[in-house]
Amino acid sequence: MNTCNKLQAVLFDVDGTLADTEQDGHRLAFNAAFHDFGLSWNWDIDLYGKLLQITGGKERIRHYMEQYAPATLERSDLPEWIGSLHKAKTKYFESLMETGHIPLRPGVARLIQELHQEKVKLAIATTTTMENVMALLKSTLGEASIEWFAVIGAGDIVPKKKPAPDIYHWVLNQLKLSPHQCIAIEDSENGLKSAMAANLATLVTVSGYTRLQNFNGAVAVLSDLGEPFRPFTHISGDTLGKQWVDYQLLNKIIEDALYH
Ligand code: XBP
Ligand code: MG
Repeated sequence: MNTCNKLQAVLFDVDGTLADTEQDGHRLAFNAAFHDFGLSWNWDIDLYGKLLQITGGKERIRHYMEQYAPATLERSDLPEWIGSLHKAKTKYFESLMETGHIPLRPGVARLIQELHQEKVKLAIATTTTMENVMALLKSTLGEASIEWFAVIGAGDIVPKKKPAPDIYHWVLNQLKLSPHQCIAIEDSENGLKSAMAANLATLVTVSGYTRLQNFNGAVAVLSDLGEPFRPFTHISGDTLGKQWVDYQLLNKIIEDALYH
């Protein structure tokens, strides 16, 4: 085996992977914006789980209107109206992040710090809006951490959101790296499909809304990244007997994806 091929970059998804932001972050922000716009819509926990099949907040709002409130579609300024409703939602999400009530998931801060020290490039490939990524990083790792990420691919930077591979292609292109030198970390079936379609070895840490989804093709499926004092629960895949995800494990995954 040629051991010169080292891990060059880790591409992180955001919502559900870095932090459990959907139920008590995005969902609440959507509902607050609906209230401001005089709408009686309320996305409860179960309904929001179904709506998460549609990635992207603006796309999710339009889908909801089509399925649950078709009469509201009849307006000539529909894209602009959805855009301003979504802007209001983003403001609420940023304020929620500023309160710091949504922490990073287990092992995320530790792994990001370790990869940064090992000089592995860090990147983000997400469907969510750029402002949301900034707000989450600032409130958890601190403002300086934004500089640790070589590339942040977010929201409408690509026309087709996950499960399309476009956001991963865009990030790889910016990094000037081949997918075989990188690993993606995702929490959802849509995210896994997107990363796999870009030929990336993908590790899945399941989240509240995604634990029952299909993760066929992932290199491993885990409860979370784990910590030395709080191991992950192994769901599937080879993790070399490790109990938390670290640089060494990710590096080995890359070697195996290349040579097996
Ligand atoms: C998750 C999403 C996003 C968020 C809402 O993306 O699908 O749409 O739910 O964010 P990922 P916006 O897991 O790729 O981070 O309202 O800003 O779209
Ligand atoms: Mg996700």
